[in-house]
Amino acid sequence: MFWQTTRHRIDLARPRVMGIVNVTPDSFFDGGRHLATDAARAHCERLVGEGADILDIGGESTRPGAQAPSVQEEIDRVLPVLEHACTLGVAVSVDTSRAEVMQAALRAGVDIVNDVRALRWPGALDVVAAHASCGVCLMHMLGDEPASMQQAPRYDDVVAEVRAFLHERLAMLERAGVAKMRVVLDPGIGFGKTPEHNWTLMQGLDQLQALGQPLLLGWSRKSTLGVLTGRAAADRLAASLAAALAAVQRGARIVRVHDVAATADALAVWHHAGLGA
Ligand code: HH2
Repeated sequence: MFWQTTRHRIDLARPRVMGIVNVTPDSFFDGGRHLATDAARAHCERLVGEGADILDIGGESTRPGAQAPSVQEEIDRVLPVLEHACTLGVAVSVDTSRAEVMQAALRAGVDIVNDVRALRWPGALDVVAAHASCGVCLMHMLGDEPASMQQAPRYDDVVAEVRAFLHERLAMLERAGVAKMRVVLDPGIGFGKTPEHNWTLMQGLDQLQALGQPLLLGWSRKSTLGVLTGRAAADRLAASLAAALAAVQRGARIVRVHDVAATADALAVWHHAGLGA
């Protein structure tokens, strides 16, 4: 199984680590740490040294209550970081929902568009469809606004509903001419879901795998792990590692994480223990 992206055909025979670079003042875990361009560029280099296969660079926090930057502000935050990341030899992804930001990033040579709104915002689908080969990650979110997504999220059958949503978005992309080999799917841990919904999705991951696309999961430091362990985001490393391994064990091919070195180590042990590829 491969993920076709702009410059890299990523072999998913072994699970891949996507390292998070938030160029934001207000991300829930690392907000403000890499807001300055130099700090963000240095963080990209660090994560590549630690074994990241993909760098995921975002300029807007999706934390409920975070301030949305203007389009120009978002471009100004991410573009110089993306340009540098593209020189580091790994695949580079832009984490955005805005067509203008996607366009600017793809012009800079970025490999992947990672959209927590699954290309539902105006123009986003057209930008991806107009590109010859960029990869795309379609994520499920209940509604399309982080500000309201956690207000009593309700599902009759969370796995079936997330699956139907991802299936519909995948079909939409196919109709727009985007080859399936360019697309990975993500159930969106923590996006309009209670802890129970998130665990049910983990346990039902095989039903999402049945859609036939590689799966990406992002558990890193999220609040469901805090609810389980009683720990603050700063103390959720062990829980995040266990969640990443569990996700891979259940079929995820890409894990989106803050802690690249620790995750790469954990995956190496998992691999040498004969679990998976
Ligand atoms: N989670 C976050 C952001 N982008 N993209 C995908 N595909 N999957 C995820 O689970 C996902 C994502 C939220 O995490 P983070 O970027 O660390 O926080 P913030 O949105 O506050 O910047």
